[in-house]
Amino acid sequence: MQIHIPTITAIATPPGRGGVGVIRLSGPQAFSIAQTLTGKSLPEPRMAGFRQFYDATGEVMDEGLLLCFPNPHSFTGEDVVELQGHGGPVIQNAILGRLFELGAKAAQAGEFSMRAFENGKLDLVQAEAIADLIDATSQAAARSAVRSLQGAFSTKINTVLEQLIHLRLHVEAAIDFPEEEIDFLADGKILALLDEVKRSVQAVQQSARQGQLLREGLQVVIAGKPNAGKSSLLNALSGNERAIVTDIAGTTRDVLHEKISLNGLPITLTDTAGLRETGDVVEKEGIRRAIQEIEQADLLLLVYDLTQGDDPLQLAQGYFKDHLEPQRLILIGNKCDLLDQTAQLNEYQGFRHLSLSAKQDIGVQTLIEAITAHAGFQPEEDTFIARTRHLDAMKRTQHYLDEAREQLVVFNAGELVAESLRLAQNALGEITGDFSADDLLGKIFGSFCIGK
Ligand SMILES: Nc1nc2c(ncn2[C@@H]2O[C@H](COP(=O)(O)OP(=O)(O)OP(=O)(O)O)[C@@H](O)[C@H]2O)c(=O)[nH]1
Ligand SMILES: [Mg+2]
Repeated sequence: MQIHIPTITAIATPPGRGGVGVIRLSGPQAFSIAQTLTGKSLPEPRMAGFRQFYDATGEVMDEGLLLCFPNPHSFTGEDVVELQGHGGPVIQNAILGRLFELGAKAAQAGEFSMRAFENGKLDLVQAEAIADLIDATSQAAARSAVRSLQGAFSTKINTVLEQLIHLRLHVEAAIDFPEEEIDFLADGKILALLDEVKRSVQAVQQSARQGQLLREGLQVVIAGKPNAGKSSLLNALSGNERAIVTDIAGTTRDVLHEKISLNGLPITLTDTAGLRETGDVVEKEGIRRAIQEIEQADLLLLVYDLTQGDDPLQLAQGYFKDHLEPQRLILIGNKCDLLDQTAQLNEYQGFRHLSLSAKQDIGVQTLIEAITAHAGFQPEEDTFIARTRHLDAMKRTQHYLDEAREQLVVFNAGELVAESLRLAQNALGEITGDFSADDLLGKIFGSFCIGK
């Protein structure tokens, strides 16, 4: 018995009004539904045909172009029809309603991409790259998403997977011929192969980290006492007067986010309410929110006023307590112009310290460089887009490879080496979807928009 696969449909163009609106149909009934909708035979594959779209009573709802893509040469790998009518919500929903009457089902978020994945048209990395390309907010991010879509990232992963499979074959052979096992495991060949795989994973990890930064950016939070110049610093870094600056302590009360790009690195810059004891209810809430932001930051900029004689580390200790890590914090002594100082980047008790003037734009460029250096951001020509999920899978791969190495070197335990390598391969295979649990797939495709 054949399993019934529903034919799905959705509006593929963004909501709203436009000259053209595209509705997509995919599945075994796509062609027959399109034929009934237009009352006419379908155009040749991949050729546009002009058609009227009729409702159930035979009245024309809209007219436009119709394209057919017979399986397997379509986006989803199934029979696909594209209806290019007019782009208005009322007319598009009317056509969609008619398609439902004719037996199509509403597509879930990401369902077209999911089918493309299931039919082997795309791997997971490529499906995610489509979402990233659509959501790209910079040229660099769009370019690297296209690179992932074209398979640059998948090829790297597949090359490592092949190395890993080759290694597993050697280990399995050693186990299958127990009389030779000891020699086989000990002759150094397997260890050399293992170390080679580790190096390859590391190299991909490094490029993927750049791709992830490009996609997800860095969360930078500015915090400090009232009037220290936090909002002035946000304005100086973003190059516009986004935040209100006054000499009244307690000017900023809400959390303010500004998306900027520093040397190509996307950054969400957050300005917060000055931290102090206060009876003011509004300010208190602002401070509570500020602390929330501080806890989630990738990088904290603690701003203090150089003329006030505060010890920045003491301030930081008071504010961040459990979150005081040198690698997450830069101490910023602001208003160096008032002391007639120039900008200076140095170290203060193991923490990076920079004196600058936000108002006079002294040392702001040094800060920008410190931030991009902090992120380790050095995009190369062949950077591809990557996600936290990918880095996570590579981290687990490395963990299992380390485990395998220990079992080999310390215990000479063939079976255990084999098991760790199997787990390493599964972890790495999750990236392209070679090996994926259903709930992972649901989570990935569910985050896509409808019609994709
Ligand atoms: N001379 C000098 N004044 C500065 C500098 N940076 C900020 N100021 C002044 O300090 C005052 C406070 O600046 P803001 O940027 O509003 O300070 P804030 O930390 O955001 O203050 P709150 O929002 O109240 O917490 C304003 O009068 C600014 O003009 C600087 O580098 N040099
Ligand atoms: Mg402010």
